[in-house]
Amino acid sequence: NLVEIPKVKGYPVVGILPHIDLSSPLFSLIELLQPYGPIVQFSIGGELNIFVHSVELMNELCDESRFHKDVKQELEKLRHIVHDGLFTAKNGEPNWAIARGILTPIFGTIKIREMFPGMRDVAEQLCLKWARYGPEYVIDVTSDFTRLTLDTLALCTMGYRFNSFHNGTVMHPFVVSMVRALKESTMQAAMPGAVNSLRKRSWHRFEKDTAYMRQLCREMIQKRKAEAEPDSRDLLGALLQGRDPKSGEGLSEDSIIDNMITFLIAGHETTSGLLSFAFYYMLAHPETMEKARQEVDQVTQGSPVTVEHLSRLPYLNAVLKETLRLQPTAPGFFLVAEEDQIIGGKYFIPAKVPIGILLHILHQDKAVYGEDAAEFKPERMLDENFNKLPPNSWKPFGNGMRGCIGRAFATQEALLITSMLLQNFTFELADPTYKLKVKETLTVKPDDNFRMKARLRRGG
Ligand code: MNH
Repeated sequence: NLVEIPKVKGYPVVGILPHIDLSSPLFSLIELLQPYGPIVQFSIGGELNIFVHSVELMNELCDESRFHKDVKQELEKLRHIVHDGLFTAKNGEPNWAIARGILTPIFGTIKIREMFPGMRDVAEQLCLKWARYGPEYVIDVTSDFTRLTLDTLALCTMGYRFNSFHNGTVMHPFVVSMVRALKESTMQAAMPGAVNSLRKRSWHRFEKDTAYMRQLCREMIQKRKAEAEPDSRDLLGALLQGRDPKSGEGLSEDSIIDNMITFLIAGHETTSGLLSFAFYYMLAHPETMEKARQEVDQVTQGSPVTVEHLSRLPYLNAVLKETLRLQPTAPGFFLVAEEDQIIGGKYFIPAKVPIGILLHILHQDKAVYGEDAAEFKPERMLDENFNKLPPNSWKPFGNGMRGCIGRAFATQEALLITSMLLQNFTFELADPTYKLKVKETLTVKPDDNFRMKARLRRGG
């Protein structure tokens, strides 16, 4: 009584590739697959893929005794830069368990509180910039939030200052190389292998960018080692000195560099996108922005935001969660089974076939979120409602042991900057007719036309 998985018709060899718009591969895939319902299969470049988009089937996929993370697409290409670093390690690669063992203690909710002063430092730089530029200045929202999240990550986890708010529009050379290398990875993932191997100049530049990033990390390591009393409590200190509590093993210098670059990549774009979308939704729903602002005012009473305040902002927290439901900034992931599986009692999943999950579709499952699933309603994410959601219906941070290690870091950073901004400024769209358009890189963000203005609340 097996049922055949609905199939998207494609072409010989290339499969559904011609249906994919290479300038917007994610959203053209979402549009293509959504009408097929909870499960769908297709071939692309000669490989079979299955995609699953109902919470009911997700419950089985999230069972880690049956399925585990698969490193596909962009992640596979990222391995050219960061090899078996934490994010891109394949299931069973030994460096994953060593690094996760060493780093898990650093990224717990309690330890993250120690990073609050560093987070505040960078957040103040952003507030100062917007205050100084004044109420008529047109803010490039995603680009300033990217400066914020990248500088925060580097300062709080490696003690390194990119000073992205102090060099006008010129970005630190590491950032230039990283952005270019990430773009190249996305290109490589979107194109067939034969075309890829022809792009010699792009490959050459990619290799130079990678070498430069590794060199800068090597210098950071040497600097840290040369310090009289090297800090051992941040990410870099843990990578250098930590031993996996289970195996007692440490990491080689090359693996340390893989993980430094991994965190610089994985630890900033997603949070930057979250902040940008959160402001987009608050501007589109002024009553939400007002409610969040009143909560911040009431909790802080006009004094500077502290780490204690952050746990007393349930509505703002719900705004961020609802933002990640509608715009999961890491838009999907892949799972795979080692042995044949049957899910939903009727769909046959062959061993080794990658199973994709597009979170934009999963997060709008009407069986869970109702007929208004597509609407922005932060109330549904207030703790009393959030805790009643069925398991595996909200997965922006991935699943199980391969889920995001930076969730507490991202949450603290996002709550801090949004509360500081609401406390100090009022906002308006620079172009009141702006309609959300999403830009895809490794992650998703509002496009470059999303601009706003910020007016100081006191004194102006
Ligand atoms: Mn993060 C894994 C989403 C912030 C570092 N992250 C993942 C995965 C998702 C994800 C989804 C799982 C991907 C997969 O299964 O292939 N991460 C996010 C989102 C935010 C985020 C939506 C912000 C919002 N992530 C951060 C921050 C850091 C970070 C901040 C660093 C401080 N994330 C990681 C690392 C992994 C990861 C490292 C890989 C973990 C592992 O495989 O063990």
